[in-house]
Amino acid sequence: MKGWFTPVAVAALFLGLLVGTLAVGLLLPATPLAPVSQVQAFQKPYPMPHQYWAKTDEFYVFASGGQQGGLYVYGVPSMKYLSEIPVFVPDQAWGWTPEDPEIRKMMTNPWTGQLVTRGDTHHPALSKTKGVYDGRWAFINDKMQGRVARVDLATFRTSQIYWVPNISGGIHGHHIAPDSRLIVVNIEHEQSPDPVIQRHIGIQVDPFKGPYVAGINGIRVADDGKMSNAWQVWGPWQYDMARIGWGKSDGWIITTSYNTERATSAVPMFAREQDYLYFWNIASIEKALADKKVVTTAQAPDMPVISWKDVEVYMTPIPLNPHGLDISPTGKYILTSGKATTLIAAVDFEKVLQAIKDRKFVGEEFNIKILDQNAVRSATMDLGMGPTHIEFDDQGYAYVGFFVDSDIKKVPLGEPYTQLHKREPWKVADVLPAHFSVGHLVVPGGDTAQPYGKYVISMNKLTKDTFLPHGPLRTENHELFNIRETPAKLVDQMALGPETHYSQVIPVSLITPRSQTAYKEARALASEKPRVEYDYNAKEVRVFMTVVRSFFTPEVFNVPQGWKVKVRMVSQETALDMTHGFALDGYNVVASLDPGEVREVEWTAEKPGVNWFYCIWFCSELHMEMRGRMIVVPSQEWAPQMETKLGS
Ligand code: RUQ
Ligand code: CUA
Ligand code: CA
Repeated sequence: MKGWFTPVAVAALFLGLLVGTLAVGLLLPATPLAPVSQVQAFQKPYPMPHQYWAKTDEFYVFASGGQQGGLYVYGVPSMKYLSEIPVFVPDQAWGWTPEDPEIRKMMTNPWTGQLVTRGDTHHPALSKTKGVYDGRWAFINDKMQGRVARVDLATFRTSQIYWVPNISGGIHGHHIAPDSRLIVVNIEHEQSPDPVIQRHIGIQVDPFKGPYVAGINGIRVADDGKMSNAWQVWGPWQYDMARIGWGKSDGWIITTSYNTERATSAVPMFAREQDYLYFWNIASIEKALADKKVVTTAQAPDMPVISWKDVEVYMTPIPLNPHGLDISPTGKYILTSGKATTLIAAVDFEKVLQAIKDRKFVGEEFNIKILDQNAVRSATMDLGMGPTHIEFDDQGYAYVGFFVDSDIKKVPLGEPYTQLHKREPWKVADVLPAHFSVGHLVVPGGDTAQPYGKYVISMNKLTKDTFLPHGPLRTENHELFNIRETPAKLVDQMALGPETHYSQVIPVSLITPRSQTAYKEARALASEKPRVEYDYNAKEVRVFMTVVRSFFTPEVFNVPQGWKVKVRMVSQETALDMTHGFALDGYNVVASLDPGEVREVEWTAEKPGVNWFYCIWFCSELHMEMRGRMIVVPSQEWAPQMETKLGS
């Protein structure tokens, strides 16, 4: 055995490997090498210099995760995935678990007390000042449960979940005012609401057959970002997309409805020739509030419910089953696409105001005046199959995504943008081919008063065979196009998990200066000593624990069986990227503790004997050793002298 490792044997072994390699090299046909020019096109610095992408990336993308329940974050143009921000759905990888009472409280239905761990995020809305992004918060809606959350962009953490009252879920359109003081969410799925609401709006709903009712929900946003009830306007129709106007359309909320048929199944929802675009005057809603034309329900005594008949609202016909609804940077043009058609309507808001003044109405429905479409439209474009969403750049162009055609069409807008692009408006200027089936698309700052332009990202709903096979459930694809060139050039693409709806793209300069590397919470608790307290009345053990490489202190504590255990952990770390975790074997309990963070976890001590807890992040070479014990003593054997005491 010993003789094996003689120098001769080692030399022979190496020689054997070398010869083997050479032989393989000689026998196998040489892989054809890519031409040098092509290789260079993909050559990135290697090894990667420190902060390489931090220096080259221009934008952050905040993409809704759809059924992933939160947000994805990546950089542009690198298309490098950075992070996920868990919001409505627990995500232990990114440290978001309802074992923490603070998180559990956010996820708990305030009316039923049920812990809700499912969600479906659609439309991120970055906070704005004077119509442009300011980098303070990202708001995001949950279609499934009817909620809106605020994410703090200094920490990329969810700090509030607001629950829309009086509904069972199904909210879709979500948009923020140019000064971030108001958020509007649409009730997409019609409801059979509290009888108080039905009486107030004068529509009796048959819960079995419908037709049902819906409306829009206003949320006030305070200086610190805190959301609270503003008002709810109920009426006969559901609403899909929402925009709060700015510039030329300042003071108005604009929505679409794809189900003006008030149907309850898919085919009848296409029955009409056109659906409607709605204009809601915000001042008239505030006036209805001031005039106390409101009711409240037992569920939400602080949410004033208004009837649509008591506010100033107009509508105009638009192409059937609209989906996209977007406003050009000056607030003038409202573009809306009919999913069931090939048409995009460009409505001019200045013409809308004029038509209201001149009373150019062609009728009314449910007391809402219908504005003559010929009086308010600038163009009706016939551009392709399955138009979805629309975005704008800084050069006077609109970009329309097509689900069926699998492309994006670039079209020049009318006045005043003709001075910018000097083209005939409303005629296709470029076609960007996508793989496959465009849902939303986004231009940096594309829903603001001053888009940054430069790129468009196509968020494709289907990828088919774009990437390596990975089973029947396929990932999604984000494709980055450079729109400074015509034809636009595909720069890169990126597989990103299911399923983005909208994204918003913001310059790094608005995010990085505010970005925290550690929390400040732990500082306030620096003088507190680790200890264990026993509360015999509440049958509760409270552990005050410090966490730092590679120790939990206390690293062992005793607990009577059946007692509640509450652990508050304080991270004493200040170093960048030094997150620790806490997982308790066999208890379904996990927490993550970023530098300087304070976290709580709770459970009931069920299993007698030794119960190990350990750190889940590979934090140092003593990471595996970073663990401790909870000793659970059967309650009849427990004696007060078993209490864990820590030396001072
Ligand atoms: S949606 S992919 Cu905005 Cu919810 Cu259209
Ligand atoms: Cu701390 Cu691993
Ligand atoms: Ca319809």
